[in-house]
Amino acid sequence: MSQKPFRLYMTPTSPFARKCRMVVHECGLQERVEEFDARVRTDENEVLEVSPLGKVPTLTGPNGLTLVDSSLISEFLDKLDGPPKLHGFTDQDRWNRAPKWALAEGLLESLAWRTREFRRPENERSPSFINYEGNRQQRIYDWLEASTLNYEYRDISDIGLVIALDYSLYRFPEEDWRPLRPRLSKWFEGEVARPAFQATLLPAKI
Ligand SMILES: N[C@@H](CCC(=O)N[C@@H](CS)C(=O)NCC(=O)O)C(=O)O
Repeated sequence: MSQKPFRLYMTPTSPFARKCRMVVHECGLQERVEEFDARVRTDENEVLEVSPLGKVPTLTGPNGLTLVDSSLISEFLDKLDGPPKLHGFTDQDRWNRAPKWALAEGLLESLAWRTREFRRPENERSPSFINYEGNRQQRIYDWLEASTLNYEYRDISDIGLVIALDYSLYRFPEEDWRPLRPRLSKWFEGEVARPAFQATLLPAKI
């Protein structure tokens, strides 16, 4: 039984959970947050004991705390101790970064939906849905390549973005976005080298 006050329900392949796991590492909270590998989408799903949604990430903690949704949990963890490292900016700065944040979130959702579609039996899949989401992803990669990604400091949108880009390579390796986007690739390489990314690598595929 873990003595850590917070429990983060996750799965090793969930990119949404990975966002929170990276925040744990970026903020040095490893001794306070237990990672719990939940059996989502099964009758044994442990998340259902604390939330009817049954999704990861879910965070539980003292005084009956139960938080659902990766963005909310990330902000909560970042603000747990002292000044936030990944959310503590002026409103103006936040609005300036909003497009990147929105694209990181949208890309992650699109990749997750498309991945799920491929898990259906072949005769239940929608080729037009798969194609539509694939086009959305290509548009986002192009926009990111053309945009300025270098800000004075990092924030939660950088974490969301590196996770989404990595998840794309993990699930759709045949659609590698890197060869046509050298600027984005260079930014990605810098983020991948960070300890929080390396501590939460996606497992080898079986
Ligand atoms: N918007 C949510 C998405 C979370 C989500 O879709 N999690 C997936 C895993 S990547 C899940 O738990 N799926 C299980 C299910 O749908 O029952 C967030 O940001 O936390």
